[in-house]
Amino acid sequence: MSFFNKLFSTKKKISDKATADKKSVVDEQIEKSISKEVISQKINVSVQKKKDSLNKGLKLSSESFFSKISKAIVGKSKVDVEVLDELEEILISSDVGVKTTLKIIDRIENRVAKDKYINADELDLILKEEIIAIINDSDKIINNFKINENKKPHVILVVGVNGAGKTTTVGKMANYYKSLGLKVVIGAADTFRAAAIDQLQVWADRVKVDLIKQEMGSDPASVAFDTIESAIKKNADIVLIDTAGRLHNKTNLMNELGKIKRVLQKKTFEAPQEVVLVIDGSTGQNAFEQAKQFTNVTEITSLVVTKLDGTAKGGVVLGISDQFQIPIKFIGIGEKIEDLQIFDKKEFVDSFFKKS
Ligand SMILES: Nc1nc2c(ncn2[C@@H]2O[C@H](COP(=O)(O)OP(=O)(O)O)[C@@H](O)[C@H]2O)c(=O)[nH]1
Ligand SMILES: [Mg+2]
Repeated sequence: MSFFNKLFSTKKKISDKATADKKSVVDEQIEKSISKEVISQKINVSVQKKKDSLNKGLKLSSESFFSKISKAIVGKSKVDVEVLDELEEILISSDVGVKTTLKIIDRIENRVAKDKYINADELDLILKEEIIAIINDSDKIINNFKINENKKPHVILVVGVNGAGKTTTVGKMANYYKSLGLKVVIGAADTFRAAAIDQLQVWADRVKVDLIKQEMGSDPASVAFDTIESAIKKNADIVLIDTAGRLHNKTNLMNELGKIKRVLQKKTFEAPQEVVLVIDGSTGQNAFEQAKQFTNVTEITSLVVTKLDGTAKGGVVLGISDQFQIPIKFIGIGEKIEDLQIFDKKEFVDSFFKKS
């Protein structure tokens, strides 16, 4: 082969290789962008799914709210004192709570005073804006639910009145944390009824996580101790402790929760890192009572509001979020394993104000 032919062939090889390399880089980029698109599509699908189930869960609340608002503004051309009076009644009857309702009315009054020509049809939009503003204003606590990797296990004590949905929420939360790739151990510290332990066993089997239990009637603090001990041995990330919800007597409850906390602290100084209060949203005003009673007895780090499906009292979430300086962590919108959502204020208000 002549020198020029050699040179030509080498050049061709190099350029072929460069083309091939370029192609593989391009292929890789295409592949990457396709997989990015697939991931973002998947995220979009799951965001949409979350929205749909929230809308479905809050359907009764939003429908009832809107039919009341529509009646209040029918035939009105502007927001006057009469409309504001009716709005006040509607918010109170939607379980938003008196304090939060008065705050909202005040803000709308100010807006109406500034802009005299606010159309009655715009009322729902303004209302939504003001409610979001109020919730944001009052939310001084940053919703930081991050788990400290260096302080494992992260112990979550779940409290609340009987029937609020604690056991169900423990099951759903176990599933949530497990889906994040964390190792979860559950403790059955509601030893008051045998059925409570069996119910938790069903959830543990369903989610496929370990349950630590003793016989009915045993000391809840002793179960809590066994649970944290087992979690440490297994190098678990999350411990969820279900408790009994007897609130006959404030002192008893205080003593029982205090004892559980002390026992946990023997094993991990920081435990419990969270005390989550589960409240039944379908009880309306009683949900505020539950929150008040428990915050008087023990320090609550976050709230879960359950049973928002099948009730028109979803407004409690708005009032509770405004009145208690405790972040709402999750909401329960059904009995199934997937019916637990991370609470997002804006999404919630959007869904509450959704006209169907
Ligand atoms: N519809 C609905 N039912 C719920 C929800 N959370 C719990 N429940 C039901 O409420 C009842 C009491 O729940 P449970 O977890 O046993 O309450 P606990 O006594 O606080 O442990 C059960 O029948 C649950 O299925 C929810 O978000 N929506
Ligand atoms: Mg229970």
